[in-house]
This record gives sequence, structure tokens and C-alpha cells, in this order.
Amino acid sequence: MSFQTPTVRKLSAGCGAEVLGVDLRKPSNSDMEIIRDAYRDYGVIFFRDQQLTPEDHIAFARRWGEIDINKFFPANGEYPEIAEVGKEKEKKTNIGGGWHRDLSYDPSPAMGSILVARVLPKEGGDTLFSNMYAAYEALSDGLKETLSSLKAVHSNAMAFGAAGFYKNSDQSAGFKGENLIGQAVHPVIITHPLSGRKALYVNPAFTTHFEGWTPLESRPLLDFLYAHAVRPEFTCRFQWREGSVAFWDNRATWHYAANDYHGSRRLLHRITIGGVPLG
Ligand SMILES: O=C(O)CCC(=O)C(=O)O
Ligand SMILES: [Fe+2]
Repeated sequence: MSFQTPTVRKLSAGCGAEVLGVDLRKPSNSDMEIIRDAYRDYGVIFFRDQQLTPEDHIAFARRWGEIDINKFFPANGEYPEIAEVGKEKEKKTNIGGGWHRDLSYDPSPAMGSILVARVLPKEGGDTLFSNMYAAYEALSDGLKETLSSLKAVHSNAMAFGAAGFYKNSDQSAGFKGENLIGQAVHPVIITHPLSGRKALYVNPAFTTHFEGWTPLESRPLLDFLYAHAVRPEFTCRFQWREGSVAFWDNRATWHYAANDYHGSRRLLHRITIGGVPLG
């Protein structure tokens, strides 16, 4: 039991917050309420100086919902619930090295992930996030209106298929499931299931086109949205330290893993929590 009240401190005006003064091995009910509110309000939250074993990581994740076991990433041998997000020192390709939200190609896309630092480079390897509520809110009324009637197709083939990015990179040996590709259709603007707020939902890694439009017709508007969505005002940048934990909401944010630590190893443990269909 912790007797301290956790403090929530924004990481930047537009995105993310640190929740300080909580031990994730044994959060009290009131700690959980503060964490839940911060998660809903900021889209991504960060913790410092944690000491989570893999079992603690799994137990904390289970408090949020069912664990989604990743079809593509290498699992940690002993714990199938934990995906290994890593880059060995001789590799050049990292995981998540472009702006994206995870798993938007699933019909019920994952709620979010809890990422725990295990091995960090001496410098570099930050993770950036962008707030898709802010991105939506900053659009003109005219474009909001146009987007509100559109749906988009999301596919994992470009990233995880046999001809996809990872299978044709120096990370290919670690990836599996290239025969499990699939797609889903979601509204371009979702109403977030926890906050009730509207958020932009297309993303550069997985969205292929607007439903009923060709990929070529879709490209210019998607490209505009992708450039808009990562305006610095909507983003924050998290510097990992030993003991750091990030917990993001895939529906409310995008993320980007900076690939600026060639020659060093980096390893994080990720647990993903299942989600619901989006409307
Ligand atoms: O390594 C990171 O910082 C994030 C990688 C990523 O995109 C993910 O785990 O979903
Ligand atoms: Fe990711």
C-alpha cells in the first residue's frame, strides 16, 4: 500500500503526463483511480523508478482488461503475454520506427500497451507520442464535417505480410505470422470509448485507403492528415531511464520509436490490452 498521493504532471501542453509517486507492483484503489483518470485525459502516461518483474507487469496489465497476445512480434520465451520490442546492437531496423498506432487492422483494435524498459542504450531510443484528440480538434469545421462521414481500411500486410516491411528487413528472423494478415474498416473520426471525445483514427502504418475511394484518390488527403497529426504542438517525447514504464492508449495517440542508437542494444517488454469495436 502506498500512502502517498500520486502526482500527475503533464509532459507537454498537448500530449502525455507523468504519474509520479506510485508503485505499480501494489497500487491502491485510489492510485488506480488517479491512473485511470490520467490515462483517459492524457492518452499516454509515464511512470518512473518502477521495479516490475515480468509477473508484476502481467498482473498490472490484467487490471485493465484481457491481454492481447501479439501474432507477429517475438514473444518472451517464458511469458507468452509479453512481446519483446528490441533491437540488437548489430541491427539497423527498429520496431515502430515510423508514426503509427498499434493494431488498427484488427476489428476490435487493442486498447493500449504497457511498455517496460529492460535494456537501454546510453543515449537515444526515445519514444515520441502525438495526441489524436488535439489533431482532430485543430482541423477546420469543413474538414471535420467531410471526415465524419468517411471510413478507412486498415491492413497489416504492409508492415507484417511476406512482402511487408519487417519481413524484408534485418529484423525478419524475429517476426512471425506473415500468413495471418488481415484488415478492418473503422471510422476516420472515432468517438473514444473511454473519454467520449472525438479523435482522428487513420494512421500511416496501417491505413490503406478510404472506404469507397481508390488508394490513389485517398493518398493526398491521407498525406495531409499524417503531416497535420504530428505537428509539434500535439506531441511529446519520452526519454527512457532504467525503471521507466509507458502506458499508452492506442485509440487516442500515435507513437514513434526513434532509431538513433545504432551499435547499442535496446529491449522493452510490451503487454497489450484488448479493446472494443470503434464507432
Ligand atoms: O520501442 C518503442 O519505443 C515503441 C515501439 C512500438 O512501436 C511498440 O512497442 O508498439
Ligand atoms: Fe507501436
